[in-house]
Amino acid sequence: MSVDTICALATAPGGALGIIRISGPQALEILSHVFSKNLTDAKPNTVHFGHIKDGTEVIDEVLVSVFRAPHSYTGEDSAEISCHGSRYILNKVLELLIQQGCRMANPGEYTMRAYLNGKMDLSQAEAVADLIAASNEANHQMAMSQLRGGISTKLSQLRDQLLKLTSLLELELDFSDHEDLEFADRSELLSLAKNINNHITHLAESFETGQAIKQGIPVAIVGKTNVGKSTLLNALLRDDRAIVSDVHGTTRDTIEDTIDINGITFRFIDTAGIRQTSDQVEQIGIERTYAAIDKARIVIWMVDKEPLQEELSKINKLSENKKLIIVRNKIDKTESTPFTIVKIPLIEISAKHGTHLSDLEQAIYEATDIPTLQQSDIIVTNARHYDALTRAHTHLQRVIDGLAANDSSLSTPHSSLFTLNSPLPPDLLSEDLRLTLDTLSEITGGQITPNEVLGNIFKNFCVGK
Ligand SMILES: Nc1nc2c(ncn2[C@@H]2O[C@H](COP(=O)(O)OP(=O)(O)OP(=O)(O)O)[C@@H](O)[C@H]2O)c(=O)[nH]1
Ligand SMILES: [Mg+2]
Repeated sequence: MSVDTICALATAPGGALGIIRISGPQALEILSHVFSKNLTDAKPNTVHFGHIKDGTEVIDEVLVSVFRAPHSYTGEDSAEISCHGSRYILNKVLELLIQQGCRMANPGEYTMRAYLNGKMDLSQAEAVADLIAASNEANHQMAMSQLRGGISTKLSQLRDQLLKLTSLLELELDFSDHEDLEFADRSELLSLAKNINNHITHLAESFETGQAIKQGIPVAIVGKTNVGKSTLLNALLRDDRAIVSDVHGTTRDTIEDTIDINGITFRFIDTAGIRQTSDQVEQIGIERTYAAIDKARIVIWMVDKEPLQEELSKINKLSENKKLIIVRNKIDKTESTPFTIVKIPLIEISAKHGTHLSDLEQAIYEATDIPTLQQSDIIVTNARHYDALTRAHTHLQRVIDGLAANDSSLSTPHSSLFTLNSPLPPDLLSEDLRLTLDTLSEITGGQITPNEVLGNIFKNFCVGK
């Protein structure tokens, strides 16, 4: 249990108002030394008008909100002082609080205290940082779902099922000599374990989507040289990001930037045009183009004239397992005529003039296999959670393999699950089950979390949160 009383500015500097937070056992006593009223007996959830003073000098007229343990964000006695936002006032108020015995809070210390005081679990604490950083609707929805305990609830259901599995297994162990006792059907045990593992796999698999939403869905813009790829990147970004010229092979390296379409972030990657070249540097650029296609979820293949069968085969081969959008550019050119061979749907645009750009944006948005997120959707966005889920999966898979092996070694329906010549000792299965449970608990912090892990989680927070 922490004993320091901490203070920090909770709002970004530069606004009309600034909020200073104080939390800890001495919060109201310390504040009373610099405030015009005594707040030590103030009722919870009350707001007090008064002034902050340095001796007899008035520093500011403020509103103080009082929260009482355990019904506060941190679970401790705490207060928020709404001051005017001048840098002088805010620094002065912090200085006075520190003189009276507060210490400056570390990054994320309020949220860490909330976690340590049982106000939220670790995954919810991490969601607080994501919520503050969320710059679009999809990221906001994911953070909100996690903050409201989405993943915690799911994990606690899995935990209940794992505990059930453990007790059934242990029953088998304890009574393995009593052949006349009825035990849980072995295939039921196996299917229970498999079912839990499917849920774990499902959660772990959502990480790829979570990452895509958080960092932007990668979209590679590829095609031959000079078709207008860089012009398209600039048009989508509404910015002169990449060099455009009528020289073939202008873009040598990949260029990336993000934009939001309908609340989802896309990361566009402009690439070097694909052609045969003896230029060493350009060749390296073209290899990077292939690497970009490999990493992309969506490939925009751009042409400015009807592609030959050979190019079409190449397009299809390279964009296997990707969403492919074929774009015909430069439709403003008077000589452009309708394509005859290509029967695949085309989006026809002029990147230079911005013609039909919104059709392309809509096609890109529709190509995402990401459903519109609800706050109830559980998507893993955090690498720490993903790591724990993958390890839990490995442990549980060993249990499943062990159960399956033991199952096939049995002949009579009522004999024990574990026979003498059983391929895996039963206590190893119990151990793996325990490891599965412990590993899943790491996500919500149910197990005792080492200080080093906690430090790593909270160091990325801003001060004041
Ligand atoms: N008329 C017309 N010209 C375009 C259009 N889009 C691009 N261009 C021109 O085509 C030329 C090549 O454009 P870039 O965007 O540099 O083409 P790129 O595909 O990035 O070329 P590399 O980087 O060399 O592979 C430039 O002169 C552009 O102005 C368009 O929609 N209409
Ligand atoms: Mg280019």
